[in-house]
Amino acid sequence: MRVVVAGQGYVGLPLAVRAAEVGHRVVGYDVDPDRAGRLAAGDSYVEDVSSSRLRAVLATGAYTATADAAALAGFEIAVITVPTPLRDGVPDLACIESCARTLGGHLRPGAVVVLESTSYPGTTEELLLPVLEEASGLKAGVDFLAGFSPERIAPGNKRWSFEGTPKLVSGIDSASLDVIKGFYGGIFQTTVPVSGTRVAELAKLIENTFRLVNISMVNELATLTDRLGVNIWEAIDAAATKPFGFTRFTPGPGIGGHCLPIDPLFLSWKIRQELGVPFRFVELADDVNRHMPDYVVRRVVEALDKRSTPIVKSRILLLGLTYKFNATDLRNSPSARVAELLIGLGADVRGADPNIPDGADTELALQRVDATPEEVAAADAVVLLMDHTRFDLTMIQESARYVLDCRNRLSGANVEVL
Ligand code: SAJ
Repeated sequence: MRVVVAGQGYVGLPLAVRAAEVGHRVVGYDVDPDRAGRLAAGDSYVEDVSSSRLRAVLATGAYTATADAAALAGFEIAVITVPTPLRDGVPDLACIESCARTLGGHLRPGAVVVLESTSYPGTTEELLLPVLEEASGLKAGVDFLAGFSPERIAPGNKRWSFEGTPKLVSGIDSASLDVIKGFYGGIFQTTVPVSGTRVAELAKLIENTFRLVNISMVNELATLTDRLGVNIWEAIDAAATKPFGFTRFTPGPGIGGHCLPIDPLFLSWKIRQELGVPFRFVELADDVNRHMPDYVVRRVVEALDKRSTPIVKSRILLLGLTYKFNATDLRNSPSARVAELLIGLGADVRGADPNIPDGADTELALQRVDATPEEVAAADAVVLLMDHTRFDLTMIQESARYVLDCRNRLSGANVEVL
């Protein structure tokens, strides 16, 4: 089929390349000409798509990348994989809207449009369809088909492949569902049809709300068990020996990334909008997680106090600036807030993260250094935020005067665990 994947980021590019590999003719459309240019030149910026795979589908002509909307003409199925950020806690669906308007200009009778971008229940039918109808003059369910299929990309996940991860599929009607199920059935090993787009939209948000709430629970517990003198890390490992009814989550300095701090708040926002009542679990979880950097800083200040070292002008080394273990992504990383709070208290804050290329603009108001024995030894306090594989944990443990270990990887008289 002639396929368009609109939005060539960490969600859209893997889908576009895989669709091309299974025989579709795919246009990878992105409004950013620099991105489109890099892809057209065979240069992948997405972790899960190698440049060699990209070049292979470019070479056969099965995939082309473009920022020119004219290339959308004649599509049989278009998949929307554009960002859906929050702006001051409010869902920003402008990318979906503008993308739908562009696609609408090329929408022909019999074509299909699928939304993959994460959003609140109702987005497909309350926002996407009206924009497509207005831009095309066509009628949804009569002239064209539509549906929602949430993305389940887990960057770098070695256990679950892109095509091996079950794919939820939904349609605005049974004809839409049939076509959409058939399309994804040719790409994914398992498709899971659900009764409607709102169910699929909600399922996605439940997936990430489940994680958010459980991570925030162990985070809040960590701030309490420390004062109870009970090792929460050992207790969690003990609980994890239960072979059923338990999923292991561990405390941390807060949560980051493009999913957990964002997706569940789409749900709490929609519930407040529609019902005027809070979705308390999400609002509480978000509050707990947002205050974890404050707790980390409190622990550092208390440790320095015990060593008669004032926080002002103290030298602090943050290790692991990206948002999660071995990630290269800084989006919403708690390290930014930890650094901001410490700098606000007058500390001299440095940060080291071997996963961030030298010279990358981290937007972090701290001095970037390497995690050398000298830097570690010179710090009044070291904070291990992310225990990246590329850190020499033994050296850190042996060289540091004091370490607050947010990942329970170190031990010693100079080490405290979150
Ligand atoms: N985190 C903890 N404790 C935990 C697990 C995570 O503090 O036990 C923190 C991480 O450090 C990070 C944040 O939570 O800051 C989010 O971590 P995550 O493991 O949820 O990773 P993400 O944000 O990359 O989540 C994505 C999600 N994928 C999609 O939405 C399609 C999530 O549903 C996946 O479960 C996750 O990847 C994954 O498992 O890789």
